[in-house]
Amino acid sequence: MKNNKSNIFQNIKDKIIDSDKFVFLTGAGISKESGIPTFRGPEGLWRKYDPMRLASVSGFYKDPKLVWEFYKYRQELIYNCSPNPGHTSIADFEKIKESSYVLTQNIDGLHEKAGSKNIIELHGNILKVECTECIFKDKIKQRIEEPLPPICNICKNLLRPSVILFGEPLNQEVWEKAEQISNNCDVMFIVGTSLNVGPVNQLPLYAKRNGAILIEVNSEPTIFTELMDYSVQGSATEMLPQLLDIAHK
Ligand code: BV8
Ligand code: ZN
Repeated sequence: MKNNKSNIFQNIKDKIIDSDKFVFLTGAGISKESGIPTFRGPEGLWRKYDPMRLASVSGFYKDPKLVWEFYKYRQELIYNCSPNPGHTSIADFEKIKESSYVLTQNIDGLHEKAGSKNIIELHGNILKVECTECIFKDKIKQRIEEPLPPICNICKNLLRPSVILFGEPLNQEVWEKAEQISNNCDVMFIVGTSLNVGPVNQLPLYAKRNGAILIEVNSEPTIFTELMDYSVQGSATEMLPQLLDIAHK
């Protein structure tokens, strides 16, 4: 992995000019400067809360009211957040390089708000709910009404946030599409993710195995930094616009 800052930008810009198929694999770090806490940083959510109690399937069915209180708190926070230049630079880039894709672990909907079109929400979307039993699905307007946990109006069973909890598989169709896109890209940007969580953390390996260049943009090194062709250390909000503006030249 090359990370001598001086010519790293130039090499990456040359790569961007020469390539067509881009993937942006994003995590909580890209939304941090929009006011949404990450999971594993010093002030990360998992420092304060136990993910297995609050973001796992077993935790949900053990105490759905507690899990809904956690998600309601996050829904209300996320509902008022806006995209930052990290999100908007990716959306603007997609207008030029039209076969770009966003594969996001984030459930905050900020890539869509920023104007990206080709988005795969690998872990779902916190502003959507679904019934645990029937086919009912809905978007959350402003906030989930009390009392918690919300009950389905159709079949009177529990409603749940439309997110992938720990211990449950990703949606099959979503996962297969994400694999196919990762296997066929020329460049994969890995932005603001610790790559701690599987199976999403396998996608950079798929891309690399099929000859893609891996470019990490992260505020600190990760467990996968050594695998990257380039590692740009810094905030996505600052680095992405500088890296991606080349497409508009
Ligand atoms: C599955 C949705 C198989 C909810 C999430 C024990 C029990 C149960 C499961 C497991 C287990 N052990 C292992 C597992 C598998 C588990 C897993 O990987 N666990 C890990 C923790 C070991 N995976 C699963 O359970 C997955 N399912 O395996 O199913 C299966 C198959 C068949 C049948 C049954 C089961 C499901 C995983 C999805 C879980 N849902 N979220 C919610 O969000 O509330 S995961 C959660 O982590 C978030 O969604 C988040 O997206 C994801 C990854 O986190 P990151 O985005 O990377 O965030 P993080 O804070 O870690 O890192 C941020 C990075 O940004 C840092 O590096 C930081 O330095 C950097 N940064 C900060 N600021 C900036 C920045 N970078 C740039 N700019 C900045 N400004
Ligand atoms: Zn129902």
